Amino acid sequence: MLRGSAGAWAVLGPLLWGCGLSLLQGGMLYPRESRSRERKELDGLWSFRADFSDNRRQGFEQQWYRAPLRESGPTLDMPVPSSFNDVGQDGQLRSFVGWVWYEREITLPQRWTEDLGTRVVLRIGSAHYYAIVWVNGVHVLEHEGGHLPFEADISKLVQSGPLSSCRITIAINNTLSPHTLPPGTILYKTDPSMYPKGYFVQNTKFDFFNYAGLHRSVLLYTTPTTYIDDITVTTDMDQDIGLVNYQMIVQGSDHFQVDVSLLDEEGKVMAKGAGAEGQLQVPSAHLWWPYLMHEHPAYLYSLEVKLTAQTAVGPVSDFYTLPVGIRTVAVTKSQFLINGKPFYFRGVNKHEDADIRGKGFDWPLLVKDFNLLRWLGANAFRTSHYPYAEEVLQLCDRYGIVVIDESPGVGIVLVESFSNVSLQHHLEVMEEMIRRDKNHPAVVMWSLANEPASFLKPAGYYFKTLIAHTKALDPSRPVTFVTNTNYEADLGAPYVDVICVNSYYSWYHDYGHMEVIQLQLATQFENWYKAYQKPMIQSEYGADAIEGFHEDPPLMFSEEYQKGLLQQYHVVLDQKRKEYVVGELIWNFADFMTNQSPVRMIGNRKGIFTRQRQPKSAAFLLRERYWKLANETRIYRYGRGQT
Ligand code: GCB
Repeated sequence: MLRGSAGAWAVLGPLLWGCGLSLLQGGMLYPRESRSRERKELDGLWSFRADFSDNRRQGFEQQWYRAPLRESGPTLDMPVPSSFNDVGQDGQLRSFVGWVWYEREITLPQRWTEDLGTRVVLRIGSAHYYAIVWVNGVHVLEHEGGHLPFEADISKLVQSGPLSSCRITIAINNTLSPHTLPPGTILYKTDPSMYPKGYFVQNTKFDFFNYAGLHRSVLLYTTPTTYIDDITVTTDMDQDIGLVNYQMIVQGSDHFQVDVSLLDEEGKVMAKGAGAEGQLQVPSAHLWWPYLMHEHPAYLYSLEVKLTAQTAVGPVSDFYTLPVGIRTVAVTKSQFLINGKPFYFRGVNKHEDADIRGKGFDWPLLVKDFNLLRWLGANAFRTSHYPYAEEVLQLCDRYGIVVIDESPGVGIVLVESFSNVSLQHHLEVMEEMIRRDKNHPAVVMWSLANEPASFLKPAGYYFKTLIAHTKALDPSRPVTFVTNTNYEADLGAPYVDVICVNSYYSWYHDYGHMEVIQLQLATQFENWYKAYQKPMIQSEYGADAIEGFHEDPPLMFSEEYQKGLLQQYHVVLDQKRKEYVVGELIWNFADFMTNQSPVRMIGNRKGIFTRQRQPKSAAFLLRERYWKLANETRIYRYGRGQT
């Protein structure tokens, strides 16, 4: 959500949030280079300072953005992208709550600063949680929400004088309130016999560490001043004809022409069109299939868009190429259909999480994770519990890994977090998320939340409104949220298309009693199905295991226990997938960092891989299972990836 002025924020203070009206406008196309567009990544070392002052407002009081940061005090080197928490040796910085300041000085290409026909845009992939941005000391924008991109046209600032350098300052606050997503609370501890004056802690109701900082790339890119602002593509099939519906938004001129061509993987033009919206028809279309479901999964066409406009300074052209997968998604009472064929989600839940970099985007880690997913034979994951980097979804498109795209609606358990203020923000987050992710064929369903207190009275209205809004924004995809509420008490479930249920039998209760899992799990499925007759996904199940801990007969936290528990679930899943269960997602792909607690041994250990991505015994079990399931459902013998 884009916001008003920095002044307002400095006054409101570091630890409390208000909520404004949505200012969402314009597109959020991924910045790609083209004949008319350049990009300059600002990854690397930035100057950094955490504001440890008592009220955390010294940076605003002293206007640290007015001059280079080094002039107002000491700075640290901070890598971007990365969380700031784990790169240093300072325990206070690791758990810091409040404002941190990032700064980078850059040199701009001469053409960018002199050619008034060039539009220069500053784009921030994600800044967790609230960000204020200045360029050369001038406030340019604010954004709430830690997992989605935001950008500002800074052409006027960089083209206003003989400047070749430009100083970008970003202040980021990681404080969570009952109205943020995810929500949190600040707890002031006032007993003077136990805590120093002003002592506070940040409380959250979600189970992962609240890493913060510039988690994804910051970059500058250019477009002409008349440019393609947004593209929306939806696809359908008519017999074997692929239908590609497109709609463009153009900014900068009312007098323009749009030409589109759809190219196949060999670069052959399959269809052409003209105008800002229309439909392309592709005879004998190659469909986008999930990994291991077809001998040529993840087929991507390229939609080449050319904009030509007449402007006061002469003709202008803008070019943008969007990958397009032609596929359909539908839901029946008991099935999830992709291209009309029953699809079974065999997959994982993930986190953006790794040693040292925290939630910072990292190509080697990403490629390793996709290699592991394909080694497992997995065909899907859920972006638990927030939208992941755009590059993650691009790889899903390319490899055929199906995505349940989840909003940061995790830990919505306080009544206040169901208020209209919270709802308004959640509606805006869905707008931002759909605006960013709508064109990915891999994304087949939106998940609005994880384990909200959906039994609370206001939850009915909250989810009814949120789901209706999401469907209005994107009628082409089913919508869900992930529940752990009792089927009779859940007030949001009536509005979802697929019932996603988390359960931890023989882990959070009946400890050590794996013999009760089958009965409890079968009851869970039967109750829900009887009540709703909608397809179901076991959206989480799992057990902690510390790698190298072995106990036979199995004891909790051993690799044997984790494996044994999964096997019990699989017995029931194998029965119910013949009826209405359409997927199983293990919790979790890899171990990940959490807050410190007596039930967490340096993080959550329910990964089937360690945090360093080494397999535990359970990984081999799942690998065997997923390849077996793949062999049952594949249409042709081999996928393009791993065999
Ligand atoms: C859950 C949550 C997930 C936790 C997991 C656990 O139900 O959705 O965020 O990490 O359980 O391990 O407790």
